[in-house]
Amino acid sequence: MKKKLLGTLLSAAMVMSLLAGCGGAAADTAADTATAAVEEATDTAADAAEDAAAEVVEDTEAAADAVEEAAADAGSSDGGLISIGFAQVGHESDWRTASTKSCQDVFSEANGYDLSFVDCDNDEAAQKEAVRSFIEQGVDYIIIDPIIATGWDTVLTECEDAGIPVIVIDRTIDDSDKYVSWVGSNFLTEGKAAGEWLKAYAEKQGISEINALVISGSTGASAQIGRSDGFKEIADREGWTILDEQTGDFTEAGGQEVMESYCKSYEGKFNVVVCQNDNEAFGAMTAMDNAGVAYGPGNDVILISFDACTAGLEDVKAGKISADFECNPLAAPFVEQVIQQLQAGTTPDKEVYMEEHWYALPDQIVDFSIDGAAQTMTEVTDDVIAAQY
Ligand code: GZL
Repeated sequence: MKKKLLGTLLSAAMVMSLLAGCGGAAADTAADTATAAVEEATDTAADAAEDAAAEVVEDTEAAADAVEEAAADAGSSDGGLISIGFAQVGHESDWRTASTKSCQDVFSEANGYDLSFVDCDNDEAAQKEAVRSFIEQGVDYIIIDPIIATGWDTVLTECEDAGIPVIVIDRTIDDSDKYVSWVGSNFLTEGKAAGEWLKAYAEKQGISEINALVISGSTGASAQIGRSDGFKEIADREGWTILDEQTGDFTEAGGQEVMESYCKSYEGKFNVVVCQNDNEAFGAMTAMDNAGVAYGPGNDVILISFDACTAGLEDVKAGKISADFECNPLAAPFVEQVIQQLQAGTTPDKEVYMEEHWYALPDQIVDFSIDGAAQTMTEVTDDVIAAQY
């Protein structure tokens, strides 16, 4: 094609240079003919160049598609990195901080991941919005720590329709099973552990009557539901009185506010306070200090807490919290195992339970069982605190 075009252009140029030296009508006609030939040749050249350029663009787009396809085959959307969208509950507690750090440490670029993290600030609507934004982004995987246990089937169906696997961590989703795996803790067991420990400890201390106040977690969170139900099951069985249960929303401010109200409403009537996480316990301690209520081993009130974060164990060691029931926040390594199984085309377990411990000082360590299973308590020492999250 190019050679023919070049030949036409050269012939036209030769004719025109010959005619330049001749005069007359015949010469004019020939010149016109030559000019037309040059114009046609130029148009043909332009068309050829356009076709060639279009061909190059087409080839480039095809090459880009091939790269993207290869990357998709490698389970990533950005040349090797596995993209993950993580919709986190919020930043309400020390536990949450540890959970977030665990995910950010594991799902780092250095480890081969592109993590899109959204702190949903305890806002259920914002959390659904974050999940939909991950669908829009076309991430490879979505991780959700659900603020509350219900209202999930619609958005999980959207994830399923988009072909994006969902992994749930920590709290559970109770109204849909459209997720690949859940990695977390058994909150009912945690609640029962606190109840069974209190039964054994009260017996050891010769305490015959239990009048408890509960500061619960965020209402509707599976952690709150499980801990409340588990403790209540033992309380009902043992004939204890739960004087009141109000939510502290898993925050220190919430714990202090509720405890201030309790100190007024139930002054001198309670001997047990159950806080459903350490941050609520920190707030409750401030309120009891301000109200002149003595708590901790050897004092009027037994203070029970959950999470067993570093600061919580420090309060156990200081003789303030009598027993702390751990909820392990370090789920990310187990979530990564699930993702790697999916990458390898194998099927991960639907439920993956985390290991947890029950903490106290030696004088508060007692033997107890949960549903017939003997439990081992862990003494809080400086080394145990140093190793905690
Ligand atoms: C429990 C987790 C709870 C913690 C709180 O698994 O969801 O939420 O107990 C946190 O500290 O706020």
